[in-house]
Amino acid sequence: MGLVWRRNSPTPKILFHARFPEYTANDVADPAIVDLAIMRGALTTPGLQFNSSLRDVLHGFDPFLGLGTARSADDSFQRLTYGGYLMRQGLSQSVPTRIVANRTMERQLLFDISHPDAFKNSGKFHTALLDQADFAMNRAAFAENGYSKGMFYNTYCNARVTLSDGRVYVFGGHDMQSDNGLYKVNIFDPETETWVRRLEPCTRANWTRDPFGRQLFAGNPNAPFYNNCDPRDQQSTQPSEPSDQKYARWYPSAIPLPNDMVLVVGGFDQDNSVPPDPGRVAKGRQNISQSDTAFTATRVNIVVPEVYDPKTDRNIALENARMAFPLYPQLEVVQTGPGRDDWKVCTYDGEKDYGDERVPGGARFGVGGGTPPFTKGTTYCLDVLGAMKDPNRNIPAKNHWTLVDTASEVRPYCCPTASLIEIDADGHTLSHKWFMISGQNASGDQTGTVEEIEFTDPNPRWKIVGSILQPLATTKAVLLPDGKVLIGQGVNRSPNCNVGGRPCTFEEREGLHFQMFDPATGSIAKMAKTTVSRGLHGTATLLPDASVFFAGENREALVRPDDPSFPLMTSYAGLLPRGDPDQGVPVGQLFFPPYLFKQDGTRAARPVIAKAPDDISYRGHFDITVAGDPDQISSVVMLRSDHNTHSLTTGDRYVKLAFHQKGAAKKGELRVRAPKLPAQAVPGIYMLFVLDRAGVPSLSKRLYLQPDK
Ligand SMILES: [Cu+2]
Repeated sequence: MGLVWRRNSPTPKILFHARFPEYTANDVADPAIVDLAIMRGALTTPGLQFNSSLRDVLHGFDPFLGLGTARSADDSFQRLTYGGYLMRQGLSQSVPTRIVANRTMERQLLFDISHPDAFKNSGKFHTALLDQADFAMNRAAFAENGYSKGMFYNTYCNARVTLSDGRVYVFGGHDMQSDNGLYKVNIFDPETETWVRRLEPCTRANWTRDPFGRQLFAGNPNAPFYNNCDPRDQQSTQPSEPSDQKYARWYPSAIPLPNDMVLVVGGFDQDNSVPPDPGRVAKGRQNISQSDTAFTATRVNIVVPEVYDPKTDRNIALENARMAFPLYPQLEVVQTGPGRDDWKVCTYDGEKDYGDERVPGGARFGVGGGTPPFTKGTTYCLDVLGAMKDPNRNIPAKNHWTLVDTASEVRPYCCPTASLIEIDADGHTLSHKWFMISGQNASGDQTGTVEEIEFTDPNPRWKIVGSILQPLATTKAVLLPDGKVLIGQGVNRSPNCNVGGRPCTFEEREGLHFQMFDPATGSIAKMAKTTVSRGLHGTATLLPDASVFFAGENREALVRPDDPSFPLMTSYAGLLPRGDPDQGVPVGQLFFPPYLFKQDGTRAARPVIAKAPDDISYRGHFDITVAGDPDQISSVVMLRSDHNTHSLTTGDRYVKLAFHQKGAAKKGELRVRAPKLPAQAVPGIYMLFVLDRAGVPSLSKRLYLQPDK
């Protein structure tokens, strides 16, 4: 999820993408089967979870295969729209939900956080206890934003950035809900709250016209797919168009650039001319051992970066700057000299001396959290403009990358970052710190290690500055207006999880305690705890009122293992009883950081920005007015909050600005030095905060930093 801003709105909304953004739950999971599952108690009774292969053998149902009641063919959704490939990772099972009203809703949503119902709740703290009435309480704050708004693709596990035009650019995702890459660049326009029209795949168009293939199968019970629409023909699921990327990508990373373009790197792709594993007949049951082995074996690592230009809606492939990355590599824009164009994009865990360019080999490339053998904790930086201007841009090479340093730990597909920059009264960068929060040791075990690199050093070096309180995978990190980093959620269910030589406690494994990391000192403080576990697909974002919103995770993973409703569940990892995954419902939580409170627990009085400009430009200054005593203001910051997915945040930045009181009259006027260079703060929308001497932040004011002309 991430914030989206309309041009004339002071507050953002949140755009969520769930798995199958272009379908409803009832398209994906046969409602008759889900209801049958409820009748049989599978969705309501402990021990009958359908989140396992047992669902087919033991209970005789599978939400993805019909019983001929609502569908004309057993596996029509899988076969007609997604090529018959295995519905990947088991996570698709988080789609059919016991919340009935949710089943007809599109799985991509726009959440209006200013709506009066947005955060209404009945005070329940266990997801298993939430019911239809709880769901209804917030329903009016959510608008469906999938197929009905022009989204035709499965953009789940995408790379996403917001540019200065306020539009949201989404790169890659899933093709056919397999691990196959997506070529598409999808664009969300916040003004119309619709998606820029791309070509509609025939698979999706046919599903609209003839859901479940009822007409198709009435005419021909053995039809393998809609007429002239074989999903395994690339043009059926991804009809080519000029805005496509040159390479299809699944789990790429993207970052907004100082020149208002986007760099996209990494991601994997597979060859969908290779069919699903045999073992499934047209109207039979899914072979539960099916794993599409041959298809998976075609997996390649996309090594060519692409630069997307929003003015032309085209991509520029940098064949001359190849680099292999694990899934979702971390990225950071770094100023490297005094000039406007002196910047690079620094990366993590990339490797250019890895051998062949496109090598098939499945797990070798770190699928599903595995560590590719080339991953070493390297930070290579790419001279993007140099590579773009290179006359040999189309000739395969591994140029334009500089190795800056190698950190102590590797961080493939795992770890959040934090980016903080401070600018002095002359517009120079005083410090630019980039943090890697948590990591993996040589044995592949999760750690809590925090490493920092200071890019203003003449020779920037990674150094270990601390450790979070317990080793957590996919924990979330959110930059706060006081320059601290809130760390929350993430899980560690490894048998090796330990803290200081003792096994992790339940709460440590489930990442229930939030933590506050102070980049200035390296210290970590334990915060309040939550009741909801969130792993890989959980997400978090700072809100304009300086609170933090946590949401997401696979629905079936949202019931914590010790859920009081279900004490007798089968164990996971042999360690703890497990909650019933069928009870999970999508749920968000708000965290109110300590800076919002006084010592006695009552709310702190907040400084107030009475007046601030809507737009600012690079260089020069801007004036703001605060209410009350201006001597109380200790800092002025701009915060950029973009997409957060799989714990990865690219493009988020804390920008601390120099200021002084204007005139001697103490009228509350502050003169603030604007960023000088676009690599200090990329153009676009920020939240402007002032903080008082106690560290209490104001409500934010939306601030637009104009692109550098
Ligand atoms: Cu994912």
